Amino acid sequence: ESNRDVDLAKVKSEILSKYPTKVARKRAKQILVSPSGKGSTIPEIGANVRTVPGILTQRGCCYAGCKGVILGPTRDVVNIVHGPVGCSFYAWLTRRNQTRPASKDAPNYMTYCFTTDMQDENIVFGGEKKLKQAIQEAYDIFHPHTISVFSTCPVGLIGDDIHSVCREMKETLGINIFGFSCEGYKGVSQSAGHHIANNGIFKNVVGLDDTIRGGEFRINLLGEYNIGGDAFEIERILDDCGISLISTFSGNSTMEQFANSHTADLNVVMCHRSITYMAEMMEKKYGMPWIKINFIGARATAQSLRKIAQYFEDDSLTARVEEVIARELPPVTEAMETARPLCEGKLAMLFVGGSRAHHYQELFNELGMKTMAAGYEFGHRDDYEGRQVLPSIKVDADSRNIEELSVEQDPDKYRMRKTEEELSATGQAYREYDGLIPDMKPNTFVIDDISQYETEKIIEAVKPDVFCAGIKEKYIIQKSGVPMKQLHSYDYGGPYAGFKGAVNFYREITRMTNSKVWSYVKAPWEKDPELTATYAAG
Ligand code: CFN
Ligand code: HCA
Repeated sequence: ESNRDVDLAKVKSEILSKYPTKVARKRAKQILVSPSGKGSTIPEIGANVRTVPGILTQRGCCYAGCKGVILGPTRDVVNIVHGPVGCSFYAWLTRRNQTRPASKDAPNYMTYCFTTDMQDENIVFGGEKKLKQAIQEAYDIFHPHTISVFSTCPVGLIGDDIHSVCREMKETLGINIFGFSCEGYKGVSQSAGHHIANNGIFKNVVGLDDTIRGGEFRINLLGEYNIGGDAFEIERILDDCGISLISTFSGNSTMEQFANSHTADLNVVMCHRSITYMAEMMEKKYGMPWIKINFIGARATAQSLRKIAQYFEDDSLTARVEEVIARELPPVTEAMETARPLCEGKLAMLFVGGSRAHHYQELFNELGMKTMAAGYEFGHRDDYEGRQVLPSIKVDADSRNIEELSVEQDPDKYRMRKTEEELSATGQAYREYDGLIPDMKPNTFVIDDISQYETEKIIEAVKPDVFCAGIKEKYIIQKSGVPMKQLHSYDYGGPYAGFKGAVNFYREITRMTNSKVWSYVKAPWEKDPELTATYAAG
C-alpha cells in the first residue's frame, strides 16, 4: 500500500499548517519537495540551525558528537567525563562501534565508563579538585599512556578550567593528558562536538610518533567508525589491494595510529560531515592531499578503490585493485540479483545524522528501491547541496618536509589540488561534487532536522516499505506498521560496508520488506469491528 505518487507539496502544506506562523516559516525552509538538482540549480535548504524548542528532534548534543562519535571508537585512551554520572552513562557503549585489540594484553578501555560523578557540592564549590583526583585514580589503576577529559553542560556553566587541570596532571604524571570543552549545549547539534574533537586530536596527538611503517601505498581512512564491524570488512579489502592503513579516524583505532597519521601519503574521507576538518588541517600542515570516497554500496566501493589507485598512478596497484574487484563483485552481483525482484519498486526513507542518509541510498538503488524522503539530523548546507572539491594531485612523499611544509609558504611547490584550468585541460573525469540533494529523484522529500510529528505525517502519507533512523524513532515507526532499520547501530546486524557488507544489507532489507508480520500490527477488531461485539458478548 505504499504510495509513490502522493502529492508531497500538499503533505508539506498540511504539516506546516499545524505550526505557529513563525515556526512554519522556519520549517518551510528545511522541508524541500522534489529537490532534484541534477542539471538544474540546486535549491537552498535551511540547515545547521537551532531546533525550535518544544519540537521533538532526532538530534543529540555537542558532547555526544565529541565523546561518543569521534573519540568513542578509540580503545587505548581513558576518556573521563567530567560531569554528573548520567552524562557518562548515556555515552557508555551506546554507539555500536567494535574493536579488535592487536593482542590479548593490548589496552582496551572502551568497555569502561569513567566519570567524576559530580555532586551538588562540586557544582557550588567547583569540581577541579575532583577531576584531578579522578585523573590520578585512573592513572594508578590502569597506567594508560593517554587520558582525555570531556566537559559536560554544568562544567561550562560553573567555569571549571579542565585544560589547566589537564596540563598540570600531564606534567605530574608524564603521560599525554588533554581536555575537550564539549559542553552539550554548544552549537546546535552533535556537529559542534565533531569539530572540537578534531581540533583536539590534531593539536594534541597527530604528529607525535612516526614508528608505524606500512607498505608503498599508505593511507588514512577518515570518517569510518566501525559500526557493526564495517571497518573490519574495509580493512580486509584494503589489505587485499595492498593498501596500508596507517590510521582510521576513528573506527577500530588507537592513539598510536593517530600519532602516526601524518606519515601517510593520502587521506581518504568517507563521512564528510564529521571529519573533513581533520583532512583540511592535515593538508595545510603536512601537505597531505585528500579525496572523497565511500565504501557503502558495492559499486561505490569498487569506484572508491579505483579512485585511490588513480591517485597513486601506479600500474601494479591498479592491476591489484582490478583483481580484487573482479573477485569480489560476482558474489555481490549474484546476491543483488536474488534480492532485486523481491525489493524492486519498494520505497525507503532515510533520516540519519550527517552522511548515511545519502550514502545508504547507494544500497537501496542497487536493490531497485526508491528513496522517497531523506534528511540529516545535523548536516550543513554543503552536505545537502554538495561542495566542489578539485581533485588532489600526487605529492612526492619524500619532498614533503613534515616539519615545515605549509601550503601558504610555497603554494607552487606544495600545491595539492588541480586548478580549474588544469582540470579542463586534462579533461579529468572527476571533480568532486557530492551532495544529497543532487542525487534525489523527482517527487521526493529532503527534510532537515525532521521532527517526530513530521515523521508520523509523512509515514501516514507515503507508507514507505522501510524507514531508516535511530533508536528514538524506532518503536513509533514500527507501531505504525512500517519496518524500521536502525542505520546508526544496524540493530544487531552488519557489517554493511564494502562487498560482504552489501550482501548482508540486501538480505536484511529483503527479509524486512517481505515479512508478513507488519500486516498483523492492526488489531483484528480494528479491521473487523464486529469482533468487538463478539468479544463483548463473550
Ligand atoms: S557513525 Fe557517523 S557517518 S560520524 Fe556522524 S555523520 Fe552520527 S553516530 Mo549516529 S550513525 Fe550517524 Fe553519520 Fe558521520 Fe554515526 S549518519 S548520527 S555523528 N554518524
Ligand atoms: C549520537 C550517537 C548516535 C545515536 C543513535 C540513535 C549513534 O548521535 O549521540 O539515535 O539511535 O549513532 O549511536 O547517532
